[in-house]
Amino acid sequence: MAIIIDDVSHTFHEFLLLPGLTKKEHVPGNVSLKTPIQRYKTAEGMKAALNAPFVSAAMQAVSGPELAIALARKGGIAFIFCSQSIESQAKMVKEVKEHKAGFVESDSNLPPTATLQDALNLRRKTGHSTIAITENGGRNTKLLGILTSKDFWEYKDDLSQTVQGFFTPREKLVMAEEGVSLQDATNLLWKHKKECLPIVDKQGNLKALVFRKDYFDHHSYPDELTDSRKRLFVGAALNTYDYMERASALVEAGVDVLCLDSSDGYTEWQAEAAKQLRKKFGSNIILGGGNIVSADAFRYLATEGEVDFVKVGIGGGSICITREQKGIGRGQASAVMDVARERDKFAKETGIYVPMCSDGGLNSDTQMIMALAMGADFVMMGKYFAMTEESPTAKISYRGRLYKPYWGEGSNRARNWQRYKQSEAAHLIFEEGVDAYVPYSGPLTDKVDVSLVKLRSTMCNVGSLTLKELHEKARITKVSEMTVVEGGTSTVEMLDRMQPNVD
Ligand code: MZP
Repeated sequence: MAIIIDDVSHTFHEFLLLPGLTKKEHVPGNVSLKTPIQRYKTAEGMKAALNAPFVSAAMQAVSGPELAIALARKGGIAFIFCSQSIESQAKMVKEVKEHKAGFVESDSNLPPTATLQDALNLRRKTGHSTIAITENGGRNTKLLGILTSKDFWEYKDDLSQTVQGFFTPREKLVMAEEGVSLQDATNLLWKHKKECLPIVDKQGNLKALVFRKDYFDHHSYPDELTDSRKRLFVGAALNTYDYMERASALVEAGVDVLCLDSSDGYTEWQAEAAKQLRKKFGSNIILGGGNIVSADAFRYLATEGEVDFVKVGIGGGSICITREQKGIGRGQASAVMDVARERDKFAKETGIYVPMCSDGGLNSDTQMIMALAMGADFVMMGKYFAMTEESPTAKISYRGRLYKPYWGEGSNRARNWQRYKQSEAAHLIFEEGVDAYVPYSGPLTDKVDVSLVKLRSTMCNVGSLTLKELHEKARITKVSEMTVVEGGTSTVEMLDRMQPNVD
């Protein structure tokens, strides 16, 4: 007979944190959100770590280069999806690694024969008011000058005129040569009171632009996660089919963290792939595995696969229908608590700490906080990031509201990749994810800021200044349905929900 586990699967909704003693030092400014992403000897302390416990899901609708750059600047990391060709995934990783904070490749370029109307159209398309005038209107060709929105008046000037005579010619520009440091470039901007500094090579070809506003920007990202060469951190997902070839291309492109990405990672394929990758790359790579939902699976991947971290969660994702389709999975809170217990036991026995990530189904800041309090070292989110400006999809407008498309990696839209490869016979294939829309929520940085402020504040309520302390000090209680009702607003009228008086 099957083993029936005498336990009900729980979700984060069913729990609340009790406040602990908040001492005077427990203020948000003293909280550190640094958290491990690589296994380490407890006697030696953390090795590679994130500065914020947030990572983005390896999904087509979530983790592209733009989102990866935005998230690394907030201290987290994105996992570039593997449901694409090896070349295209490696190119995305490279794009993040080559992103030099402060040095921007010009995306608004025109030839001198373009009209003011062309300039206006380009400005509307890109939203950028600085246009590089280059010999042939291309990106890396000879720079002739710079046209900004201050150089002509949209409603006064004849827009059929060419930009010639309006843009500032290169002789009058302050420029710097390729290879200049960001600090020197910024000093030049400051000294000459300029907004934009073109960077050119010895032949005068345009290479990049440095903007004054980015200097202020850079200062507003104190938690930026960078490697030893000050390049932004980026992760990428692997499957258990072409993992060796894919990992080689990703490592070559400069990836910092790899993760074997499977809806069920408690498999010999995953342990085998992890072993082979370790044999080839040694300790030069940080390698995660998953997804799992039980203590035995944790021990298997930690010992057989020797992975650096494990990802926990099956069937809880907002777009996931695996539980309905196949009847496997576990309530996310139960899975996180079970694995956290085993991770701590494993650390006591072996002296090795293997970090754990709670992946999927986090629908609010309180659920993220609960996942971390229950023992997750960091959380992975798909929907949360798919909603932001930086996710790779285009916004659509529906009935006066903005939305972004969001689809599962097991949906038909993404499915022709190995992760959910079930059968070669097309008629036998079933979907494990849906194709949906999520409301647009604006820039990633604002959203993450709000979530982190709440996390820091709750940590202070619990009396903890680090996530490790949160794990140790959190006291968590189960709640009844009525307690959940009591926790919402009650016996008051919300103006936006009141019915108008109809006589
Ligand atoms: P969420 O943050 O949107 O709730 O969930 C994101 C997570 O759902 C991903 O990190 C991944 O583990 C999982 N996922 C992605 N695609 C599917 C699917 O199509 C899925 N079933 O379950």
